[in-house]
Amino acid sequence: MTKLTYSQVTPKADFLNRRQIIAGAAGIGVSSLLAGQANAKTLEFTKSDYKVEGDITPKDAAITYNNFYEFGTGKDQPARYAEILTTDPWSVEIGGEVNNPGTYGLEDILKDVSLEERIYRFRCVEAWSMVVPWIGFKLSDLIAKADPTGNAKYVAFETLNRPEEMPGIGWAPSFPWPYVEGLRLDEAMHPLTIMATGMYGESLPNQNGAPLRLVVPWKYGFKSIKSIVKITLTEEEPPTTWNRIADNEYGFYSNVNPEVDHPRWSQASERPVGAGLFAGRIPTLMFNGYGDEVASLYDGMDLRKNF
Ligand SMILES: Nc1nc2c(c(=O)[nH]1)N[C@H]1C(S)=C(S)[C@@H](COP(=O)(O)O)O[C@H]1N2
Ligand SMILES: [Mo]
Repeated sequence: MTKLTYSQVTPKADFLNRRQIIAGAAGIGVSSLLAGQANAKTLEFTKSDYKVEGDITPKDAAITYNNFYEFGTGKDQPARYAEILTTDPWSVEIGGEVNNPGTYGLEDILKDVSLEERIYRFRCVEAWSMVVPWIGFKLSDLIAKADPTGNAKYVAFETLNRPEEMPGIGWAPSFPWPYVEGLRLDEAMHPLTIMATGMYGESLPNQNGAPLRLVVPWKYGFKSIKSIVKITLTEEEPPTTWNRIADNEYGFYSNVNPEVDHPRWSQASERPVGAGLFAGRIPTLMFNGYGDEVASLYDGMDLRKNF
């Protein structure tokens, strides 16, 4: 039996109206069951061989337990506040050390790539984890289109900075907005690294980084920057938001590593979000379980410093 989402059985306008009435009358925000569903679009994609053992995180958990500080620092806040974000039209400025710089509409980017489902483990540096069926395309396809010059060694990413639609920006004025992240070029070109446009068979809910976010499954979740508007190829290692805030806690590489504890907590195990009341912690895997694919990227590097 196929489960229909609320938005599939209820016309959008009707749905929105009803929500406003509910919100207005009861003085509450978005109910967690409905969060992020108003703009959901079914996507066309192919299945892939990327799967993991174990259960996929229930969708309700993955779309209501978020980190997206542009909409507040509470886990439940992005689902409550991100719906006002305008994600259409959307464009991405691609520049720096590339032969084809330019500002590309999201539709143009999507025209030339094929979407596939990737079921990945996702491990936050805070020691919780999920298993998410992302839908996206290889970042390498986009970078190849931009055609890096011989000087390009890193890729820098930037999130939208639109305080009118992102109340968390105003609530945390000392946070170094916009959120920025970066990868080494070979990490960015790795086949596991994707740009996601959807999850659970539909377009991304805003709170999960609509309309376009990075997913790097062997690194801590904060590397997977959301709602990207700018990609710059650089010669030097670019700054990253969490490293700027606390460089003794969050490094540039931040590969998942159960043997290197965070200065304030162990990274040896993790709590699967949404797995139920009696589910226990599970061991964290080196490179989040993707070591066979990615360990060689770090040959000769001291992984103990590579937090
Ligand atoms: N722009 C932006 N991207 C971000 C964050 C953020 O606060 N702002 N949080 C990061 C962190 S800490 C994690 S764990 C993941 C959470 O992704 P999810 O909410 O889709 O699970 O997004 C990452 N990307
Ligand atoms: Mo995170």
